Formats: sequence, C-alpha cells, structure tokens
Amino acid sequence: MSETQGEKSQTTLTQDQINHFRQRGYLKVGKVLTDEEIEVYRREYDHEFERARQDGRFRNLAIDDTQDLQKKKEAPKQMLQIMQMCERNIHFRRLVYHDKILDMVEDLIGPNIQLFHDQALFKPARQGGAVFWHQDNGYWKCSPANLISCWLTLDEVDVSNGAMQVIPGSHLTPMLHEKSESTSALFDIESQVDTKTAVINELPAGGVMFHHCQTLHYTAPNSTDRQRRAFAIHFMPPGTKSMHSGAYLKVGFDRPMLRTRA
Ligand SMILES: O=C(O)CCC(=O)C(=O)O
Repeated sequence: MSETQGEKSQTTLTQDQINHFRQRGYLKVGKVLTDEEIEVYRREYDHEFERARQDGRFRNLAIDDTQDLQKKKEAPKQMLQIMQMCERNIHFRRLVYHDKILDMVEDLIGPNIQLFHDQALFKPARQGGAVFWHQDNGYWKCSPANLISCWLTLDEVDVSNGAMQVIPGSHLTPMLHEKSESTSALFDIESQVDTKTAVINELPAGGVMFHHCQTLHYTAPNSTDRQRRAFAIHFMPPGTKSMHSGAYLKVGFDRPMLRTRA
C-alpha cells in the first residue's frame, strides 16, 4: 500500500495500449494478480458474501423477473453487489492501492488518483443475472467525465459466465439513460447502437481490464456451472464533481487519494 511521490520514469502500459484505450474506451490487460493473491482474494470475497448474507449488506441488481421464472420453474436471478468492500475488509482495502494497478491507472488518467468507489459483483453459477447495457456516467453524472474503472476477475470469464462486453468508441458519445418503454433496462441500447459491434473480453482469473466511464458495457447472465466473481474499482482524477445533489451512492467526493505526485 503506498502513496507515491516523485516522477514515474516510464509508463507501465505500452503506448499502443494507451492509444487503444483512448480510441476505443477500454483496454483488456490480462492476468495481473499472482496465484497467491487470487487465493487470498477469493477466500476474502467468499467470506464477505457470507457475512453480507447475514447482515443484509448486499443488493441484488438482477431485474425482478420472479413471476416469469416461476412459470419457467427457474430460480430467481442474482447479480449480487457489495459496495465499498474496501471499508469492510483490509485485503480489499489493500487491493484499491495495488501498485501494479495504480501504475496502469496513472498511464490512463494521470499521476493524481482518487478513489470514487469499489464494488464486488458476483454472478453465482446458473443463477447469475445480466447487467444491462449502460454507460457508468449515465448514472454517476460526473464532470469532467474522466473516470475509469478497473474490472478484476477472480474466476476465468468468458461470454457464458458473464465476461464484460463493450462497444468500442462509445465513450466518445454520452447517452441519455432513462427508463425505456420496451425493456426493463434503464437504457434502451437496441434503438441507438448496433450491439453486433460488441467486443467480448475473455479473461483468466486474476485478470484486469479497464473501461472509460462513458464506454457502453454489458455482462450476460451466468448460464454455466462456474461462479463468476468480479471486483470493480472506480478511479477519478481529483476535482471530479457530480451533478447529483449531495452524495451519490452514499459516497461523497472526499474520497481517499490513492496516489499523489506533486
Ligand atoms: O460485473 C459486472 O457484471 C458488471 C460490472 C459493471 O457494470 C461495471 O464495473 O461498471
């Protein structure tokens, strides 16, 4: 865990990777965590979900399709979320300060990095629900829109258990997010974007990808026998403000500085 001072002498990402992120709004990096780290984070993640089941500190983001499922005799979908894992667990607190991750974030948003928030996003085997297409900043309404998210996997992910899908270049156009007539999702992508252009980011366990806060992204239901444990860290340059009045997501803008270089 470190607050770093002084110049970073060279970039961690290659210039091609940085350009890829700037032009397409996402970057798949691959495995970053060591096997030892994966083992620790899996154990702590499972422990926190067990604890959250008891104290009710998690949400199910899956659209409530209970009635349809009852007809189909299926169990209700679950897209389980624990916000601010870094405040519940010392290991996840360390993870938001992970040097290798912050080095890459620095290459993408600059040397002063503040935490916006973090969340565990768990799709249980077979029952894992979708996260519908959205731009994060459609909800956050932050300005300037220069936040980035690091999406970390604790299990191998592919299209069938909820790998992240993105629309390349969509970060260049902010879109209105409001309740659509035709679907239960908040954003009616089909009327605005050709989803055939989506890129599926398969990753191994311990893998990392980044997306810009305006990149359209989606994760499919988990239809496999494998669970899909993911963790997202949302970073912002200091000075970021939200157009929401008061604190959004119960997080203010007085969040910890994770790295500063004067
Ligand atoms: O983990 C997921 O399924 C969705 C994650 C997501 O939407 C995000 O990190 O912004």
